[in-house]
Amino acid sequence: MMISLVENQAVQAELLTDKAKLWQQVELAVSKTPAIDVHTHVLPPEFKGLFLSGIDELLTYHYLIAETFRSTDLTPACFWRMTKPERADLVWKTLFVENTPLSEAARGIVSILNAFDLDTRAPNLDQARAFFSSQKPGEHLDRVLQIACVTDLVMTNDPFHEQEAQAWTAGVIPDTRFHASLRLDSLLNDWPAAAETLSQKDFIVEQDLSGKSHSELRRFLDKWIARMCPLYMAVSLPADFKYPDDDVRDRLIREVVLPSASEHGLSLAVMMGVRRGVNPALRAAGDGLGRADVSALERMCVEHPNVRFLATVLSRENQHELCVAARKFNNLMPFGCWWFLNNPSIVSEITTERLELLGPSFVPQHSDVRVLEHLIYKWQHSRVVIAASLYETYERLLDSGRAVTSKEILRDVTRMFSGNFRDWVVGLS
Ligand code: FIX
Ligand code: ZN
Repeated sequence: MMISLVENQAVQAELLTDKAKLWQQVELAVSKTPAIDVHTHVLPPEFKGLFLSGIDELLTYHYLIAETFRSTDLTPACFWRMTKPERADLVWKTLFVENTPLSEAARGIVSILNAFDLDTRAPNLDQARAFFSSQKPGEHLDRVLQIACVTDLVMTNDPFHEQEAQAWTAGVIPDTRFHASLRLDSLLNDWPAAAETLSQKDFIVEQDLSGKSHSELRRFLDKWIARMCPLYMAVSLPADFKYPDDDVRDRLIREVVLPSASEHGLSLAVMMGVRRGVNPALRAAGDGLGRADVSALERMCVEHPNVRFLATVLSRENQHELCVAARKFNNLMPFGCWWFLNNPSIVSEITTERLELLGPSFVPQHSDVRVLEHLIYKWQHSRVVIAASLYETYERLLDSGRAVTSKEILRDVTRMFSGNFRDWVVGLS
């Protein structure tokens, strides 16, 4: 039986030697403590045409598209010729009507519909479409953040994304709960095209980084840092990423990005281990993963002790290495169970391992949401698993001879859900 936080005041200092009470307090703290969602792809309603919400966006999420192709003979080419509502209808029919929604991403949709008392066994999307289209964006946004118990979230902002860049240039003022991050994938992972684009925007850069390239690139970053006020800069790196390396990306990181991060006091978020376009026919659903070289990250940390790194790795096989690397470098903050890892069995494994090796000094989860309502299931599902991992850890501590108080539990959970990140970045009051 859940008790309210107010009633809980009385027991805050009590040593929790009763395991049922201990579980109750852990569950209460994890389910009720607001989180900062440190990495998402959702933009607020102020970004006209880029804010994604509603059942058609939810069902055409690339996670579900990948799963749909495992249960349909339709070709990707046919699928992409369909309209978005037609694609959503097909995904619903294939994964939720003709099959049982067993996967994590499919169960996520069920959790979202359930949160709004919508029929999770509906034969079609009529009821869901009527519901979502009747929502007022502002009120709906407040409600979703309240249900997910998320106070702030960090967007992914790509200055090379034309439509988004135009919004920033036009002076868009995002909802104050949405914070920017300056995404550098285009610059670091596709330099030739980026250099071309920059030249067209009057930045005098050379493919070989000669001439004024460095100062022009710094000017480019300075401009977007001033415009977006990002909490951090971020890049996803392929599984075969090496550091040091003798390529232009190495020079861009070393000679432009890290000096800029240091000058602006910005952290750099490194997301390692993605293999883009493994199956290009599936578009965003076609990316895969590979084991990354975590020692590349270690070398960045040792060479740049004054830069703070946020890091997440996509391969399950890299998780232990990341924990151990973080034990060596206090300018390295592991965060989240990224993408293909964001499944209960793996979140449990990663969270328990991190608690064992790092105590409360990590950011347990991020949602990576693309559609607003994703926040509901990503955080609901993760909190259940994180609570169980945390309870096991406290239970072992109790069996070893030290009970905790609910005040300590609240302190630990608050640190993991917001404190660690708040201390890691500038500009988040
Ligand atoms: O690189 C990233 O930020 C990834 O999260 C995305 O590219 C990916 O498509 C995604 O949405 C994962 O959840
Ligand atoms: Zn992402």
